[in-house]
Amino acid sequence: MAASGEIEIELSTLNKKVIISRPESSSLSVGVNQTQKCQTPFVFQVEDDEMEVVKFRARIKNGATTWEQDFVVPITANLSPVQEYVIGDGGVYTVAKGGNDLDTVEIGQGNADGIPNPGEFIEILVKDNDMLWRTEASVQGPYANPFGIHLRKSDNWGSYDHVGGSAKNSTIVIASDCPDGEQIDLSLEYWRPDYPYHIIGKGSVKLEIVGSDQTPPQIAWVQIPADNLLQVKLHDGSVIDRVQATFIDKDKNTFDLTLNDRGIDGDAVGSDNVFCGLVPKQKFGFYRLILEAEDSFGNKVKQEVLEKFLLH
Ligand SMILES: [Ca+2]
Ligand SMILES: [Ca+2]
Ligand SMILES: [Ca+2]
Repeated sequence: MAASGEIEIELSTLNKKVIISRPESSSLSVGVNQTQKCQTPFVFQVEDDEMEVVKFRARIKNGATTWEQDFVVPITANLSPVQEYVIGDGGVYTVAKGGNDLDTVEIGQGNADGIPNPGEFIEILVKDNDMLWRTEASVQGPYANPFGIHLRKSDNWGSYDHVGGSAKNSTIVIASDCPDGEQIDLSLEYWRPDYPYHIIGKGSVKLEIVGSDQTPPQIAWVQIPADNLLQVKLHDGSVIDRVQATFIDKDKNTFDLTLNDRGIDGDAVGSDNVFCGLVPKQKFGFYRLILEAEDSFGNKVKQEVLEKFLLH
């Protein structure tokens, strides 16, 4: 395939609250699998503080060919910095829950020093009215949530508002290759009660990341869906190097199995952090399972899975 030649692009949107003051641009020739910046920026203004996303249509002209492509751009209003907050990186905190309740739980995974380090799983807790509130975070850039990780939980407010709304809270994984001193900008949202409604608090936080990855992989889920196929989903800020399973039968006999994420031996998709292995034929019965996983920095986790698994 040859390079494209010059490309002309014109942006439009049906959104009346978005004004595109510079809708036209062009790019130099683009080669196969190449990325090319436009020669001049597109400029638009959003006249609605609440807007979270804008849908655009690009009309693209390349020689005699013209086509249209729709895409969306997430919008973050200029938020004021959060005055007081805590970084949950493995410590235990008492946080607001369910609208009018409290919960004392471990938040995040890491060394629990309250400083964001590469490889940690962190959650920002905003201090407001003398309480800590879990937050939903938006973040962009290469050093947050690598490998397409998206960790978000719901805090159901049903017993408070009787409507069944749920606040969301996000865990952010710091990429293990995040350089020392790198800054990561977060936009935060959290719910506070105002019976029978809720108030949405918003703000921004700038994190400075220091240190190196000392956090082992986290096990997201484990299943044996059929025919002795063990599947384990893990998360880590780096590549996970090794995952091993140890099965234990009721007579305490054990055997090991090495799992892979290379798209072979029962692993359907390579490099998706679902590690799989086919367990050879066993005596029919329930087995305990201990998993061991190691990231590319040598951080290891070894833990027993709570449930037992049927093998045959
Ligand atoms: Ca830390
Ligand atoms: Ca790690
Ligand atoms: Ca896989």
